[in-house]
Amino acid sequence: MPLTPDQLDTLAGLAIEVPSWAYGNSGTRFKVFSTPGVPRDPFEKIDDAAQVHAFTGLAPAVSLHIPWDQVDDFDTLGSHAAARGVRIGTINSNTFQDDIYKLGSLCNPDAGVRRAAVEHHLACIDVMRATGSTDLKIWLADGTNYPGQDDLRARQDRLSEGLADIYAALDPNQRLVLEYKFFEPAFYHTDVPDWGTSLSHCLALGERATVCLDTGHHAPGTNIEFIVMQLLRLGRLGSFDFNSRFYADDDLIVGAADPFQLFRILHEVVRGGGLDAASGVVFMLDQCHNIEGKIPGQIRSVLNVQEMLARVLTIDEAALASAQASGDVLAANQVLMDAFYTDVRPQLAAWRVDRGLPADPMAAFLASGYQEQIEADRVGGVQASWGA
Ligand code: AFD
Ligand code: MN
Repeated sequence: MPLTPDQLDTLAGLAIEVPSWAYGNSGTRFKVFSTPGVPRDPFEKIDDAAQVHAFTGLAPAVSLHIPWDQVDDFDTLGSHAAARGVRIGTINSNTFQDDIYKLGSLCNPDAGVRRAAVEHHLACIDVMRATGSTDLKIWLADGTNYPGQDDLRARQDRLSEGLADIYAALDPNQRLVLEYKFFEPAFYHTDVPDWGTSLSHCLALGERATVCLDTGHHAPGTNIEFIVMQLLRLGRLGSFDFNSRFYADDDLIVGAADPFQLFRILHEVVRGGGLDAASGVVFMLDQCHNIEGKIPGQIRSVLNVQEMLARVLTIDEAALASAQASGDVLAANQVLMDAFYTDVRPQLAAWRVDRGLPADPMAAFLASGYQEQIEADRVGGVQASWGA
């Protein structure tokens, strides 16, 4: 069933935040491969991110990572972004790479280290004020490597205190988004391992504390769409970090590993009102492109989200509700599968042209010469990397 004009209007509202770190070099603990043309500073990262939006119309915001994206003047960086048709989105803190955080940050047994971690987040809030960002995203690598290393409950109490200090510093228009991850880099336990822990801290903090759901942060086989439904039902889904995983937190192109899972997740987003502007749900990518082209990898990612969302919008919801109400198991499943198998690409291509965008954004970018130009221009300097 083709998309209706109303459904296309819904699709037109899709806005995806791309991560600044996706344009830098990244890799695994075995090797970080370099790529010609990689940005050397946040300004060049913004230039590359703006290409994704220019060719797809899907990526108007760029999330920053502090201190990776630290600059002397964030007003200048914000103006640079605006001049390229994008804006600064979420500010991601980083309390996982400074040596003082070896035993944790907000959960560290040392009060001085905990204070330093709070101060880092207060500095991130200053960056938010300078860039107009409204979301402070906190992912903590905090955890322990051995049983007995630390008091699990005391760590939760420390975490609660640190988060409260940070939350109290937020301006009324700002939110705290607390991201969970069931493992890594700590081996024995992680202090924010699951959506329940993140949610419990958010509920204790207040209504402007919400959960970030990174699709790569769950044990294999987890029903992620159930978590999406539940957090939307509770009004506490702040943002997604979309990516794909095969064996760990791989940060691969979203939809590449399991397009059907992305379809099911987006179905719960639509059913739960997550597409409505009032929902406040931010659709971020959190990806690293280790061996694939950086800008093409991001273009592929945002197109995957658009395509799966388009398929979701073709679901015959009336027929689905009727089959569900009557307990017709196979009919209900068939309604969903019919939508999932709907090839929306020809209609999306035509729709892009109607909106002044290239029918095939990937082909258009590859033919644009931009990549060749940055490889020729960006000689010297130090290529950006996630610094592991
Ligand atoms: C790492 C973490 C987490 C976080 C991201 C940006 O696993 O996903 O969102 O870095 O800080 O991927
Ligand atoms: Mn993430």
